[in-house]
Amino acid sequence: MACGGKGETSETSSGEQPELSENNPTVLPSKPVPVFDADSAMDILKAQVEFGPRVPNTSAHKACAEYLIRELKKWTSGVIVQDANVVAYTGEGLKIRNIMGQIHPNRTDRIMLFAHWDSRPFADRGNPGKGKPVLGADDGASGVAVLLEIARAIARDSSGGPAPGIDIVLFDAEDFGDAGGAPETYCLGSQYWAKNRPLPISSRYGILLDMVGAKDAVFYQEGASVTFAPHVVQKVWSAAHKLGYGNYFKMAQLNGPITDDHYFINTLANIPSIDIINYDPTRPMGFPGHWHTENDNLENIDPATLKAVGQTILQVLYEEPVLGRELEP
Ligand code: AHN
Ligand code: ZN
Repeated sequence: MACGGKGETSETSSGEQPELSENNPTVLPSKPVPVFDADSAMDILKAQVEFGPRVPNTSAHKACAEYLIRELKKWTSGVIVQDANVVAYTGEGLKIRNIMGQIHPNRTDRIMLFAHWDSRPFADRGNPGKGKPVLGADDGASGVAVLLEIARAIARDSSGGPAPGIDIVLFDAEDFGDAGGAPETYCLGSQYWAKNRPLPISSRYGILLDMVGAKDAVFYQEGASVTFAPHVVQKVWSAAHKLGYGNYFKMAQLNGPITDDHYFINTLANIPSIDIINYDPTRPMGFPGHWHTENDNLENIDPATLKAVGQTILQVLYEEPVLGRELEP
C-alpha cells in the first residue's frame, strides 16, 4: 500500500518533548552582550600589582587573597574558598587558597572560567632581576582582572546575564614550578582542586586566561586545548574573529601542549578546557620577552588586549543557549 491510512504521518505526535541537549537547545531571543570595560579591568589589574608579587607564604599574597574574595563577593552570588597546604618542588610547604565565585549557582548547565592569581617566586632570567619575585602584571594579574571584570559586567546586566551558570575559579600556586623541570611542579592549586573538588558541580567546558594583558599579545590555538576541547577552541576563535579581534586570535594551531592549569583540569578533572595564552612560535622563547622576568610590570600591559579577550568571552557566554528545561533563579 503506497499511502498510509488516515491520521498516519511520519512525524511522532505523542506530545512528548524532545530531550534538550547541546544539539537541541531551547531557543530564546538573544540578549545584548554587555560592553567589557577595559578601564575597569585595568583598575583591577593594578590593584593586584600594588600588593607586590603574590608569592605564597608572603603578606602580599595573603592581602591579595582577601581583596579577591571581597571583589568576587560583590559580583557573584557565592564565594567558596579552598584552603590547602601543598609542598613545592623546593620542599617548601605552601599555604594556598583557590578562590571560586559562582554566578547562578543553582543552574545545572555550567561553564568554568579560570586564571591563576599567584605570581612567580623567582625570575628565571634578567640582570639584576634573576631570582627575584616576579610582579606578574601579565603573568597572573591580567587573567584575574579580565575574569573579575566579566563578573562585574554580568552582575550589572539587568537582563540576568548568560543562560548557563558561571564558575569563576582563581587558582593559586600555578607558577611555583621548576624551570625546565617536571610539569607537575607547576599548577599546584589546580592539581589540588582537581583531586579534591570542593563542590560536586560539573562544567560543560572550561576557559583558562593566562597572560592576556600584553601589548601585541597573540593567541594561537594551543595544543592541549585542540586535543581536549576542539569545539571550545572553535567557538572562542570564531567569536573573536566575528568581533574583529583576528589580529590577536590566530587561526593556527601550536604543536604540542603548554603546561598550564587547563592541562590538569582536562586530565584530572575531566572538564574539556582551553587555554588562551600569549605564545607565539615565531618568538625566540614563544612567550613574550617580559615573561618570568622583572619586566613583567604595568609598562607591558595594554588595556586593548584585555578588551579583546574580555569582550570575546562575554560574547561566547551570551551566545550559549539554554540547555536545562528551565532557567533556575
Ligand atoms: C611552563 O613554564 C612549564 N609553562 C608555562 C605555564 C605558565 C607559566 N603560565 C604562566 N606561567
Ligand atoms: Zn608564569
